[in-house]
Amino acid sequence: MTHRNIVVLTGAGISAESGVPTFRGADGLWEGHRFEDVATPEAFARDPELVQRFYNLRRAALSTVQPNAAHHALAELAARWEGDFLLVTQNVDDLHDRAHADPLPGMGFELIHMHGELLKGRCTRTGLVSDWPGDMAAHEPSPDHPDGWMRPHIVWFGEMPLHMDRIERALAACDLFVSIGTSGAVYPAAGFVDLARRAGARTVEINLEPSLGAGLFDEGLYGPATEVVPGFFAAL
Ligand code: BJW
Repeated sequence: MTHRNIVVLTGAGISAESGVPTFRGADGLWEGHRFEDVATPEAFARDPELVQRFYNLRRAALSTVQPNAAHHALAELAARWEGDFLLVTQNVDDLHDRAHADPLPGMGFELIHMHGELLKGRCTRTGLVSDWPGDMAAHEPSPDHPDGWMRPHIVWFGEMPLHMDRIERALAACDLFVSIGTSGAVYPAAGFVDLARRAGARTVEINLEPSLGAGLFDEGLYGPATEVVPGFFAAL
């Protein structure tokens, strides 16, 4: 089967073998809170110290992990693919960014972090996004506005994911959609397979086990991402 326009969606499972915990696995609770109760604008308003600590710990942990074979396989595909290739990640880690920067610098590669990025912060007043590699205080003054505070550049429950127009356009024009390492529990990402199917695309899920939406995909390939992803894309 030949393909021209590819959209790949990744979730926490692609970074699991790098040592980044997933959300809904056995250890998917954080300090006794359901994840859904921490990652909301209401939680941030109620207890900014708790929420900032959650993201500070995860931000600091990024320096201890590296991209794995699945991240590298996608970066290599992006570099050699002659059709359109859009990589959409729900992950807020920077492992896709680093995999790309590493082996094949300067090649065209469109990557969308639809749920934001851990290494960035956003002014609550102006919305300006800036690099933020270190800790953020509970009431971190914004460098952009005297009355603004900094918050993590993260899309919380109830907030609009980023670059949805671009993602929906790419899904409407793709002929291959591959979903890697996501449970299919969170919308709108869980609905991308429907949009791709409506466009007539071949749809493939790669996961350790069938996800909630497994029945919506034409094919499922089950096993660790570092083993399945490189082989699947090498064969294209
Ligand atoms: C491996 C592996 C290995 C492990 N190899 N695989 C009722 C019905 C429908 C929708 C709603 C509803 N009530 C509310 C909503 C909307 C809500 C939602 O979906 N809620 C659900 C809980 C029901 N969504 C929102 O609020 C979103 N905004 C929104 O909808 O705006 C309105 C809108 C309308 C129309 C169009 C567009 C917008 C915002 C969602 C924001 C999600 N944010 C989070 C946290 C922030 C980021 C962070 O702090 O990191 O994003 S939640 C969390 O879940 C995080 C993730 O990106 C996201 C998805 O998780 P993911 O990646 O799937 O991880 P897991 O842990 O669930 O799964 C890991 C998978 O990997 C598993 O399947 C494993 O098997 C697999 N795996 N090891 C391969 N080695």
